[in-house]
Amino acid sequence: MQNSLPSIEILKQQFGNSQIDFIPVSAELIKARLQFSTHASAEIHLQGAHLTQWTDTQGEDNLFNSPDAVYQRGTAIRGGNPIIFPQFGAGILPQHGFARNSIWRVIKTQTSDAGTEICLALTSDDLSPAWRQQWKHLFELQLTLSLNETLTTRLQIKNIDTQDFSFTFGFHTYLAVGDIEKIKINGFKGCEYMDNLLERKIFLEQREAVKLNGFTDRRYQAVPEEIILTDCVRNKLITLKTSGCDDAFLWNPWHTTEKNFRDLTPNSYQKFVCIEPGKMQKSIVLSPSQIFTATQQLTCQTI
Ligand code: TA6
Repeated sequence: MQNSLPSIEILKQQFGNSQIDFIPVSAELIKARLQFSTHASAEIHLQGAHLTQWTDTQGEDNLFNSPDAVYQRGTAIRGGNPIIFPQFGAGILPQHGFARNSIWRVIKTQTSDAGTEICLALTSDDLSPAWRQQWKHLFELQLTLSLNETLTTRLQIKNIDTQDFSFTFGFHTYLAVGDIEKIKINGFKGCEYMDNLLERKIFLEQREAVKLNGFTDRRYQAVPEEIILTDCVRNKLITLKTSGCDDAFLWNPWHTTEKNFRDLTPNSYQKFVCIEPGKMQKSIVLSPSQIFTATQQLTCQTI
């Protein structure tokens, strides 16, 4: 089956319930809406298994979505949490690979007092012919989104081929901020980082708290499992707790490069920071039948 969109009616019948609904975004896109407790909710698009909205138990949105985001087949949505696979950044494939702009299939949903959950899958058979032509390995991805007082994304990557294949990946998370110049990020002290703005040279992060004051595009390496964003305008503490993620990109285009992105509204750079846990510096090699799992748990506290 190649990347075809299922009908909303069938999705509702098979996977919908009082906590999970399916909503048309355009003639080409569908998203699932998950509810937990009174206020907590999340929205995830079938294209890319792309989380675009997370409202916490206080009823506040914590992910950035560009007002100029493009919602059409094959175009990655600017914002939320794009899943980057099988290539992070530039390389033999187009930037950031195909996972974020392919249609994934809903394979399971469940709701309980513990939370509301949806699982989506993407296999090599689901890819468009163009993508299959560029990346011939046989794989299966499964993404499970679990919403309760926190929001957990679990990504499982399985090699269903007869040969090894290698990949890089990332959770390209756009966190909403009140003012990019009034945040700090703790967790990178003592990590080396490759700076894309300084000829990809390697530096050592000495700061306890990283603050941004300009265009930033760097890959922190051997990062801890916990990274904390403090937002002094929103009075929020957002914790990213990860597993399987050795690295984390830190990116903000600033006004210097924001204009290069037609789906970024002018000055919107002030309203988000991308903290992107994953594995980018070194590829992961998967042997046949081997499964790699990575998770990102987002927790929000008011300070
Ligand atoms: O955040 C890492 C990065 O590769 C940046 O260098 C920038 O290109 C960003 O991703 C956005 O990429 P995209 O393909 O989503 O426009």
